[in-house]
Amino acid sequence: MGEQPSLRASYRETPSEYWLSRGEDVLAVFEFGRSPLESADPRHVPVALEQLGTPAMVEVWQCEGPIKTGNWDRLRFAQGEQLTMGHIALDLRETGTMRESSRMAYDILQTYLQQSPHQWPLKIWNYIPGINLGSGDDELYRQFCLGRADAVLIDPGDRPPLPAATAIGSPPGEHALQVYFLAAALPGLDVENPRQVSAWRYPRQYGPRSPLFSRGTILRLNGSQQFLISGTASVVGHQTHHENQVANQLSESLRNVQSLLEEGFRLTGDSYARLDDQGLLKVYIRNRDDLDLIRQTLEAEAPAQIPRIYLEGDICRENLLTEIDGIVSMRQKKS
Ligand code: 3EB
Repeated sequence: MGEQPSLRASYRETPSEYWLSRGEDVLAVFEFGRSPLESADPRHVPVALEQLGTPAMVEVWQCEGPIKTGNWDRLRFAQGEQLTMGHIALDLRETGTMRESSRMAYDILQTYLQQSPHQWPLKIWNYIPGINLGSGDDELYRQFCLGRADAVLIDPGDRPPLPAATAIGSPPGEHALQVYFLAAALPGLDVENPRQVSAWRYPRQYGPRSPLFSRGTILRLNGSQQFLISGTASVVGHQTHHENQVANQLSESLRNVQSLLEEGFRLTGDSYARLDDQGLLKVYIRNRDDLDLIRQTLEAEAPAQIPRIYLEGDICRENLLTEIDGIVSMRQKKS
């Protein structure tokens, strides 16, 4: 046990062209501040969110090759020995309403996965232009959730495996709804957070259809385990805490992640994860003026040097100012 992680995810200063020219083990290269409609290669995933702070980084996913790439309907994919990355960018000017577009993205994603050797999505990232536009049930995030629930062929009451997820707002002028994922041949181990109501059980006040995701999943492959952490905000129970207080929201988000990782240890019985150098962390920030305060708060509360980047993005509730997600390796705990 304790082998190399199956997915090696890192932030790098070397530009995307370098990684894309290295065929053997590169599954994906995420480039920030670029329209998803401008993907140059199936492994190239431009993300509309701007990176805040310097130096400019790309996110690189590496795994065991050979890596096969292709297109399937409007989805582009890269398939390694044991893991697949796929991404979809739908031009909202062509695909209709947010609900219709979300449904279409998830229909494509599911029909792709059904015929793939790696059928199980472990984590799905959703970047939604103008996520908070519209009021009440017309809000684009709620409409996105409706479309996702229209497409997803499961009854959360049955407690099927659900992927972890992140849903963040991209700039309102961006035309693409973007969905990308990591999938494997077996489902991940779902982890819910004891401090939070499961998202699929959120009460009606948050929208007509609940978001469908687990708080985290554990990927188990080749004797190593990795924790895929969903977008985690200052939500306790189902309520937003620390309205208008970005530093306190970040602290609460970190407590939520800590509690999630402890629950992962409880479920596996022998493996634990922490925010250390064996992982990476994304910090989403609604207002770029909060960058310095967020950075100081994170440095004070997560002193281990976890590689991190800061991205400008809106959070799915108007009163949330920041959110974090990440991928961390689990270690065997000696008893
Ligand atoms: C929350 O706790 C914050 O709709 O896929 C986090 C992660 C959030 C994923 C999603 C939403 C989603 O409810 C929002």
